Amino acid sequence: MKELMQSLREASLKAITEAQDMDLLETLRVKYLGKKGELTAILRQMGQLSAQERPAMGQLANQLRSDIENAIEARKTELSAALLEKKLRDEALDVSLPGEKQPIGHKHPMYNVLDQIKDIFIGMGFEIVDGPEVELADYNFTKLNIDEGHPSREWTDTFYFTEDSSILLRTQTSPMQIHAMETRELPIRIIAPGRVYRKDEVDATHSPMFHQIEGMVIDKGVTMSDLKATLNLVVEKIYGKGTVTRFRPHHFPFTEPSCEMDIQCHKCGGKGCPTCKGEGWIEVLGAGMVHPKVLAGCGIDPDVYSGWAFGMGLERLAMGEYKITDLRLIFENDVRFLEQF
Ligand code: 2NM
Repeated sequence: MKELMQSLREASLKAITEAQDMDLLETLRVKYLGKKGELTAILRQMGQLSAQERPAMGQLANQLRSDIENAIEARKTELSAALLEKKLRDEALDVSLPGEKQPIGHKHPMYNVLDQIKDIFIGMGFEIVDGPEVELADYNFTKLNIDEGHPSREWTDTFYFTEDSSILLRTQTSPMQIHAMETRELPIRIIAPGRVYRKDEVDATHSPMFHQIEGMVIDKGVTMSDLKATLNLVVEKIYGKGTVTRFRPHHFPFTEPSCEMDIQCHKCGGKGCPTCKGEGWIEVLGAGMVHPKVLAGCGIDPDVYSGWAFGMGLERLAMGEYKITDLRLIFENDVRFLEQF
């Protein structure tokens, strides 16, 4: 038995000292000291010993157990020290290496245009309002005098959330103007920019999500000439002093009268060129005097107050300003495209 223990001592201590990882150490611990381990097997044979021999053998066995345990602990300490050293070596940071340049982005070209317009209106005393993109059909259509049968209410044109067509993704920014009329003190001077959604197929001039900016003034004695004067001023700030505009009659359900505003082509001066597609004029926005029904629906007395409003698409404006020929480029966010602005 003594010999058995001696050979176990030699074999185990050798294996432990040579073990190269923690998993193997654990396997060895089980192999030697576990319930079904080699030392346990030896101890099972103690019963065959005489009463005199037993204490000495017991002592030897205990000594062997603690020697193996100590050897395992010592090897563990060695291995973890080596592991730490390797980790430190592998993760060492060479501070003398040149850094990696992180490209810094910049404002999207469309937001340059938006910020320019915001600045102009803020300078004229307007406030910027924000509102939800998920709206009630009431605010997107009904309160804007868009009747039940209007084609823009079709499921093929508008993204609805509910079977009863009561909740939708706003198709224009006008619902923010309705909220403003319902909640703000008069007079009101606001612009309302934001995303709008329509079920359009993607092509060079269409996207199911695009941006609009609308503006509105409500006060006593506001007339169409205020609309024209203000928009003329805005256009001069964007396209330069002396920019010629024209207002053509149009129809919107929410304004009466309604108009569209064109600017004389700032590239060719009206002679006709690629920028204005030979027309001499470029369509910029829709506008009009807020319909009395819309005012009344928001609790504003149309006999006392009047107002004008306008709306325009931001993508188209940015495309005109930066000579972008495909709307998709604005949304793809390809850095090679964006870097040019
Ligand atoms: C447009 C054109 C004309 C408009 C009207 C209103 C409101 F809420 F006051 F009735 N908001 N926006 C409006 C008027 C929008 O977009 C082409």
